[in-house]
Amino acid sequence: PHVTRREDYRPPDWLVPEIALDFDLDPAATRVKATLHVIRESAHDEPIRLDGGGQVPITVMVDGTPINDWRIEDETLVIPLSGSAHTIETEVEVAPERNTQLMGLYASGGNLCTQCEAEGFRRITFFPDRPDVLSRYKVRMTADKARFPVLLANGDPVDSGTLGDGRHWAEWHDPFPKPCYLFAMVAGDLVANRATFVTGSGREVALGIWVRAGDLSKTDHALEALKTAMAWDERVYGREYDLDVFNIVAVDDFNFGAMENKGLNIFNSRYVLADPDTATDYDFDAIAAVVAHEYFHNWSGNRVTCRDWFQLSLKEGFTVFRDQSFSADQGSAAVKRIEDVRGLRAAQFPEDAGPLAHPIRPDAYQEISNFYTATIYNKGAEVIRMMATMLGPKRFRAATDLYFERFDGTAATCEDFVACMEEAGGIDLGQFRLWYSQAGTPRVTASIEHDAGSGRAVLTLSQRTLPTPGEPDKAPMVLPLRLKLFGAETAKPIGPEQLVILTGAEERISFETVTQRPVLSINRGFSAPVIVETDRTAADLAFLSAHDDDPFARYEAMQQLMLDTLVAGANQGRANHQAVIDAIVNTLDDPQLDRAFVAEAVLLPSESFIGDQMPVVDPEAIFTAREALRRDIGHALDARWRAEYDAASATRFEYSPLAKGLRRLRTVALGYIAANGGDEAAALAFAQFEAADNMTDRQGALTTLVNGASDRRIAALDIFYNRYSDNALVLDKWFSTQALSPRDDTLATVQELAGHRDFTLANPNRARALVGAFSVNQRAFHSGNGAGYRFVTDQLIALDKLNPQTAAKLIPPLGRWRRFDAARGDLMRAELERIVGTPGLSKDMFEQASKSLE
Ligand code: B3K
Ligand code: ZN
Repeated sequence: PHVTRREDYRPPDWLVPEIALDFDLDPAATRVKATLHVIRESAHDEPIRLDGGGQVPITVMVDGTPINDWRIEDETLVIPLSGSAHTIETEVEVAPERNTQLMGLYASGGNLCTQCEAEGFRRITFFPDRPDVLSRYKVRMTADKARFPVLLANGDPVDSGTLGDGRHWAEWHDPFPKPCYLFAMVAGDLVANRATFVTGSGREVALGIWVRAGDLSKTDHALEALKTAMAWDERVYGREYDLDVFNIVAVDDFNFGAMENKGLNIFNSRYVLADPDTATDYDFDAIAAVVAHEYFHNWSGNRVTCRDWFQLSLKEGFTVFRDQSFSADQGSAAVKRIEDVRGLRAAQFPEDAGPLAHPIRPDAYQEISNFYTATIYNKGAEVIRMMATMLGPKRFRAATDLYFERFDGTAATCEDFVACMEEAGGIDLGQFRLWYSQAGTPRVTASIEHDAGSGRAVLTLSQRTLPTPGEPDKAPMVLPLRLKLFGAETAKPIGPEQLVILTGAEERISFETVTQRPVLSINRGFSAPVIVETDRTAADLAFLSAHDDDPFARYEAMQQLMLDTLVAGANQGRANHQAVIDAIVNTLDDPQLDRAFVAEAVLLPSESFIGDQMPVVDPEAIFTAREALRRDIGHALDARWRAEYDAASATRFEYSPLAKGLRRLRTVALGYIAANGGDEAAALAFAQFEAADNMTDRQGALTTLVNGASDRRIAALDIFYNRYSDNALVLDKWFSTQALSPRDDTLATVQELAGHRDFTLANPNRARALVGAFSVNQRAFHSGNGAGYRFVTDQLIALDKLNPQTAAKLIPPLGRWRRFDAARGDLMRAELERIVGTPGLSKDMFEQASKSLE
């Protein structure tokens, strides 16, 4: 397979300052004429190489004259050119309705749309498809007026008209030079929810959220989020919007969450459409976060783009950090941090510990689509966060100002960003740069020795990072650790919080006049993305869960206490549950805590996170231990859960941080009531299911039923299905709720659902809702003597033929074979080998599956 390496980067031989595109649109056969103004960059004799996606040019012209001395090499159109500036015209034909990969120009729900990042533009026209070639775009679209009344592209609309034959046309110009991965156009039967945003300098921007007519009522939340995000970026980063128009289009078939095309974001409809009846609070929050994320890319990604795809985290890590900060400012910052860290631990830590581990700036890839990972995105965001922590808010803002100013209109590198942090922050980030080149999650060990007589306490910190593929030896990293000591007797802090920057393999820190036993609170706010191991006892953890003044650390102490209990239970078949139960009571009783935080704090760690703590994952033992703890918590605190449940019952739906917190705690309480068992709990869940005036409560109740033994789950699933059978996004929930159930029969259920008339692999959301959800259901996926692995593999091989990018994203659960017992490991490996041996396999799947076997 062909490997692209970071060290091989060379600047482009030819630039394309201007491009004009002319689309004659038709779902079966679209004609694309491209006119490129190209200029030779420096003295060289190279021909121009234009990437293609398998098309054959119908015509090629240079400076207005048809030529014949072009050739196709490996899908690339090679044209010899003699001068230093030329005009190249090509014409190709593409078939959007047959484009199942959903890259390039494709059809979705009768509309036509594009997705170009990372390398989809070459499937539309011949072009140097690399992010360091920036062009000004003029786009003309012609289409049937009745079928495609709306024609959108990047930038501003400049002209439009009607033709005699029922067709019409529109022309859009984007004044900002951009790489081709940010190109977009849409043709469809759409309506817009419109608003005007006035920027800080008084510019009026016409906003539009474009959807099918029937979905218009579900767009207010996204539109509000957009306005809030635009104002936030002005206030927090000093970044103003730069065009007269900003459009968002929702499409049902989309490989990813959304795409930040200049002035024309295209979204997976699941990150646009919401109303209380069909979307959960989680969906509402995710929509605001993704709308903000894509909007923020206008500066971090579009105005300053990436030199090459190895720099992907330059825009993605930074933009995730920006959207996380935005969301934290909209509600409870503590709960947001908890959710982000939980996500990091669920997706990124396993990636960093497995066969696909890579640094946030990788060195090589076969297929760049495989590198849109939790590492590039979420660990990338943590790396930015660490720099922000070390610089402090003022210097961090000065550094981002410098970065935007210095690199505006250019294609930059991660190094450029770090250099700005160094320069404006006045610090040396030499060793810190290891975060960009070294993979793996550092493990920090912390222990405290206290001498009551002298009043001296010595904290010993050490770090090590385990080997990852291709990197046997790891150097010590720079770890900014926020820490504080608490007095075991007074339950008050001993001194202020410190930011300790651990740079060596081992360091000691002394504290004087410590007269009582100190309890360590470390990595507060999760200031470094590391695994912390301490010798703190269950009593210490319970103490911190009650007294720590950093909410994240408080949550973390509780999680650690639960985790220790659950791992002991999984290893020994039994464990003492009392400390956890007491800590939960303390948390429920604390009047200072908001209910959203309480709901997070009393929730048990996931089965897979428990597995991550064990040398060999035993899915059944983990499930049994977790159920036992859940049952005991439910039983011991039954009256408490019922009281919380009643207290949290709101009268009418409202989307506010307070109301969200109450709904969350209510469903958590329902889960514990149900864990205590009994048909009466199922009746309570069913009553909630029927009475709910919002999807959060309805899905919460449905999940409780679908995870339980009562036959009421069947009735609930039927009611849910019939009520929402015409809503694809809600049907996805119907599929995924069943695929995530811990019940014994989940494998059989999922196999049957794969044959359901509403199941299709052609829609990525649906494929992920069934196959993706099942493969992260630890107990079910690993059940059935390999039948779970076989089912997923069959689906992935079928999906690969339609949509390699989406199929390859679902490989990692199979790649975790080293973490399981030999019998399971062998079965998982056999399926990976079956994938690698499949004739006609995509390079996306080949890279993921073959690396997973190494
Ligand atoms: N930049 C897009 C990613 C598209 C990935 C396609 N393989 C979404 C985002 O991160 O905002
Ligand atoms: Zn992004």
